[in-house]
Amino acid sequence: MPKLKLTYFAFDGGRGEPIRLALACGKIPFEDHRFPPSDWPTMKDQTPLHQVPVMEVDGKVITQSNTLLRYAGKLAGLYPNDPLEAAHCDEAMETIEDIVTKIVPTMFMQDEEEKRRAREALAAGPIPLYLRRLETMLKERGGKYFAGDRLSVADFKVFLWTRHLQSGQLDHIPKDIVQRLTPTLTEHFKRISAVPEIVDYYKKRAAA
Ligand SMILES: N[C@@H](CCC(=O)N[C@@H](CS)C(=O)NCC(=O)O)C(=O)O
Repeated sequence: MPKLKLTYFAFDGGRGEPIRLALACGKIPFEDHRFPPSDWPTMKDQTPLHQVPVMEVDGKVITQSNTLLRYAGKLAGLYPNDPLEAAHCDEAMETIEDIVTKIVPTMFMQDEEEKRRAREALAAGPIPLYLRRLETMLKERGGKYFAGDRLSVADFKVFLWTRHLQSGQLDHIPKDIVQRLTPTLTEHFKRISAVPEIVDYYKKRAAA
């Protein structure tokens, strides 16, 4: 097994979290290098694209969160072998990446009014569009998992996004938007939250 070191911000979310979750659930040993946002200005230039997450594999750096998530999924047995199921897994992962890329800029808006307008626009258009597309994907694939009728890293990535939407951390985006619009996705959120390895992981995180 290669020596893995994952570097990402010290919070249990964002683009790094699905990778941590996949490695932890697959019992793949890795160094979980978490750093406080205050360290970022001095670290930024030392990363290849001035972004995180990055993973060192035997000392060599790999970038791009979905690449790292697929890699973690393959190591952990959480990425499909079948080409079509792999495409289903990738589609869900890239769909989350698309919508997250639209939401992230609002997190850095200093002007409250500008943030409110941007978030209300997202809640009126793009977020429902993406939620409904995910709901359709899920239904077409049997209603329980996003790929191959079994747990995969796509489920982790979708679960973490729907958890964020429901968390109340995103002012001006109604917390019940997932529940109101997408019942099958809401069930998916509950199903993945109850996966024993995930329950165990967050118990350990809470105690850390
Ligand atoms: N396409 C990249 C995007 C990475 C990205 O934007 N990372 C954010 C954190 S989630 C970041 O590094 N932000 C700090 C900055 O850009 O200064 C990926 O998927 O890994």
